[in-house]
Amino acid sequence: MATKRPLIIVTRKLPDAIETRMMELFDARLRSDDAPMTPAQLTEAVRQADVLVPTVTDRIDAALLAEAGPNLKLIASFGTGVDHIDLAGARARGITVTNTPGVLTEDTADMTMALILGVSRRLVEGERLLREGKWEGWAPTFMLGHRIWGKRLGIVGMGRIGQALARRARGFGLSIHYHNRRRVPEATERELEATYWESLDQMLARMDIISVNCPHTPATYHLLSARRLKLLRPECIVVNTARGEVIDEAALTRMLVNREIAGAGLDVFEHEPAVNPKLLRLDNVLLLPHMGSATLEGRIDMGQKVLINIKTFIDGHRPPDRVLEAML
Ligand code: 8YV
Repeated sequence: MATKRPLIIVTRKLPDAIETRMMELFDARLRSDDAPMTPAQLTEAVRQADVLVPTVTDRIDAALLAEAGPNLKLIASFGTGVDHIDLAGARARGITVTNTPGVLTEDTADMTMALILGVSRRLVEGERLLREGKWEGWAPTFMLGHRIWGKRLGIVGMGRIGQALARRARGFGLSIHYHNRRRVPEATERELEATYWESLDQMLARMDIISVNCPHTPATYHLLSARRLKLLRPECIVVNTARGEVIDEAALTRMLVNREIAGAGLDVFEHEPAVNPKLLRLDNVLLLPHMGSATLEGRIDMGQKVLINIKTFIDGHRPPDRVLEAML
């Protein structure tokens, strides 16, 4: 007698190749449109599913987990960050959580570099001006940005993405500085020619560019607080491709409005998809809609990881990308 196949519920539309494979391998319920699930749909999903495949846009909190049916044993998240999932709550219910680390490192580091260049060299301002038909021709003092070669880059969070950024940044002539909970191995520091700052405050006060590349956890919420942002030099720019919650967005916005720092490049926001309207009016900021890992190749790699995590779990093995609170 054929046994019932586990029900996999996917909350968002995934690349075609991944959805096809998902259907071949499992009893998969896919999204017919690309809107996020409503709270009622999400509740229904956790009641029915054996495996839930959420993304960053789904809040898997204690209240939702309290609705989970007895079959829900795996949350195989499509993405690296897990701050949208109550990990302790999942563990208490015997639900395994997996993510998709590693495969979006290079794309996110590319986007971080793009923001550093974009803000320093005023790419979006120039493009906008040209499209608006306001370009009156070259002039020696027109659209002057700032050279990045020779400047100091302070990386907050020297994990995979921080290190991939450091490799790129060295190629652009930046000197590499970092703050991390744990100092990285000496060999890595040597390879990246990176200077470790035990004190985040001291690093912030001395950098030309700050890049946020750490995960959002209870310990990193508002790590760049109003007090710490005040330590930045007026020439400094801040870029963030990690999570909006790591920066006190209201304080950052105030400082940008008052020109207390030179600029910012933000791919993530504290209350996504809402963006502080004051930011929208500033020309010294470059704003992107959470696109750091948005490449077709990256999304397919992420999907492959989700498939492998589900398959190994269903086959009775420990999935390769299991997330434990202690890892954060
Ligand atoms: C993903 C991200 O696109 O993986 C992450 O943590 O922030 C994004 O780049 C998103 O999370 C997918 O769920």
